Amino acid sequence: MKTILVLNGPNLNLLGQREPAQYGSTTLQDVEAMCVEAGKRLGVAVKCLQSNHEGVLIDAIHEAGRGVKAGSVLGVVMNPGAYTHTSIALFDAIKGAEVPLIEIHISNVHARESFRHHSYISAAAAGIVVGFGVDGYVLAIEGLVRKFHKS
Ligand code: CA2
Repeated sequence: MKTILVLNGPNLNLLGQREPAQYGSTTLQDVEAMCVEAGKRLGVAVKCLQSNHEGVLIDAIHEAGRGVKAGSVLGVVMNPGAYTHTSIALFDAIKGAEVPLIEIHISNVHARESFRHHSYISAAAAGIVVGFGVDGYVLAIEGLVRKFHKS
């Protein structure tokens, strides 16, 4: 069974505890449980990781890329948090690892401040899910499976 890595970036550990108007009241733990359930339904294993550190996220993308080459990993679903708007290093990591990656944002970043309108990640992503709340994680997993899983 192939594995999907669900990666969450900085501050997403606060999900459900702050700013419920923007991000809802579901906790990260709940989101990760939803992702594991979606994986069971779709016949893939789901591994989850959250980090507030860019280098940890980069290392996880590199490892996922090695897994894709070895045939054990299908790809990555990632909410890069605010690194979306700043991180050329994450763009380079995704490109370099050649890993299929779906970018997900809980909020509709295009309806928010202009500094959230540009993503460094999107040009390296295989697909983007934006503005569906935490359901977006499940949609992104489904999208990754539909696009890349050969059964
Ligand atoms: O909408 C999204 O998913 C974002 O990726 C969330 C990021 C933000 O910087 C992006 O522009 C859009 C922020 C993640 C911080 O998450 C929090 C959750 C609850 C309370 C405080 C922060």
